[in-house]
Amino acid sequence: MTILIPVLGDQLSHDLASLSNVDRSVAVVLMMEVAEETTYVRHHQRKIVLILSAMRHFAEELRSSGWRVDYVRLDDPDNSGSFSGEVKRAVDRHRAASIRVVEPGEWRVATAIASWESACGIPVDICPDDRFICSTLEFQTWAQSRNALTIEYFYRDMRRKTGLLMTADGKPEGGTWNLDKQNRASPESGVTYPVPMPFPPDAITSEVMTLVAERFGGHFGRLENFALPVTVSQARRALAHFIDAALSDFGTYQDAMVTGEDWLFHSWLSPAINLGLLTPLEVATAAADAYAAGKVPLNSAEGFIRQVIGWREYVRGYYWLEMPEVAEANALNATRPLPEFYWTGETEMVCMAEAVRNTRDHGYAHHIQRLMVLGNFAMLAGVRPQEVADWFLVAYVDAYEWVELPNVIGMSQHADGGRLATKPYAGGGAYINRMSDHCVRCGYDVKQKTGPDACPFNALYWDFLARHEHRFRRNRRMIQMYANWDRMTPAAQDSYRTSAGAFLDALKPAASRWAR
Ligand code: FAD
Ligand code: DLZ
Ligand code: SF4
Repeated sequence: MTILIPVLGDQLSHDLASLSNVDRSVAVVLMMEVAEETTYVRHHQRKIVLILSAMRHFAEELRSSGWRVDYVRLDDPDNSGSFSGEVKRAVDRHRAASIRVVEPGEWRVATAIASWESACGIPVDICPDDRFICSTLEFQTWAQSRNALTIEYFYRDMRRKTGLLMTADGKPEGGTWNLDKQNRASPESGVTYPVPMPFPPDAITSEVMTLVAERFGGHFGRLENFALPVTVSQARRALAHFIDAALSDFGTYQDAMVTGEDWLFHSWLSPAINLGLLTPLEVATAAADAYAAGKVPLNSAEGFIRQVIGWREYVRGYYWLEMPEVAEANALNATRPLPEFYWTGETEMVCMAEAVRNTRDHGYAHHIQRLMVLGNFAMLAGVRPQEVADWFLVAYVDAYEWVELPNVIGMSQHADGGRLATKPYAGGGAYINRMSDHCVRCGYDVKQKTGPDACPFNALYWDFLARHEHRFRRNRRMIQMYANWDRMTPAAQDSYRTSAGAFLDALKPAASRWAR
């Protein structure tokens, strides 16, 4: 009576629900490297290395703790190339009587799993993914009880649920829930930034790097200096290092951007959390413990914990609530193709070039680069949201659709019409200038409003507001911006629109070979 337990590439947790309360003597764990997953988009080369290497390490760890593991490698000649094909082959190979699997992170894969019962002719038990703090059902119930999906209220509920940064009498630590206002410092000179703990490739990772270079060498991104954690113990060391070396200043400089500084005080833990090497609760608890021990200030601990138990859980709930329609959402009717410089980094705009460089080299850019540079530009320029989403899914080593899509379609492109965020995250050059040191190095002049030498973000910003006036003018949070627009002379308004048009007309669209 063999039970087959498929463990997917982002389910690398030893206490995974499907591995709990199982008689190991009748269980076979199935892990599958399959072409469908490596190529449904043309993932960043580093992302494929990370996932396959972490999978191979995890399989070894399972074997040494007594599990029978059937591991199908990408270069196995009989590999059918898909999860469904490999599950069917494994059911036959092991004469399995049932399948047990944890719900997947993506709609696409959930649809495939739904077909396994009839395809294999045996029962399939789909376990909830209890690594998340909020189940999909709990989020649905929360969402049904309100008109707007306000993140702040969801976050407070998660604080209450976990007890993190809560006083004994149920109040938020420090008397306030959210210290974001303290977390907007501009970059200062003389600050020394820590670097994430490096984990140079071992034999397993090196072998995967060779495979990826051979098979996926034409994909976006660089492989050199790969140093991400690929095991649970490495991920825990990376977490401890972040808490000791960076968390203290995480809050203050959370929104800052500095040329040549790729991580600042960010944790770079999202790849390990999203793979399952760390749980969100363990990460958030480590931050709360550091605060309790007096090692880090409240604004940093709170800011970090909000991202992990607030935003991360929220976008996952939103994804399962809004799929599949949200994947095609395009509320602002944006139709422009993605510009080629998203792939090449070849642009005079230093902020964009830096964000693309960082992304190409590491599969990383921090939140403000993703939101207020790369995402902001695409939204202002009117790029089709699905092309933007494809780019983000390819470009980041932490990108899985459940987390990438809400952040792109909802948060950064406002393509869901404001379901996730009541106001678009739009900004002109002044915002980027305030939060970075990029503009002093840029050929464009951030102070100039229009014309060929002016920072393109300035004209694009006003052109965006003008284009979408009917939608945003009555938005309470945008009244001030339209008041400023109204105060301009018609000639000044025209000049913004002409400048934006000239800039957009000159953009080279991306070649289609990059994403899919
Ligand atoms: P830190 O700044 O150290 O933050 C700590 C942790 O909080 C992160 O590791 C992550 O687990 C969590 N977190 C923070 N913000 C978010 C958020 N908005 N949504 C979900 N989790 C969050 N994150 C991904 O994990 N995968 C993605 O594909 C992804 N795509 C994004 C696309 C866009 C357009 C935007 C604006 C954000 C995206 N994010 C994504 C969220 C965020 O940018 C990354 O989680 C973060 O940059 C990862 O780096 P870090 O670990 O150094 O984060
Ligand atoms: C992203 C990815 C890649 C590139 N390759 C694999 C793979 O070969 N095998 C696997 O199990 N998972 C892979 N993944 C991650 C999956 O796409 C991810 O587990 C599903 O989309 C569910 O979220
Ligand atoms: Fe970016 Fe404009 Fe600043 Fe150049 S001037 S770095 S384009 S914001």
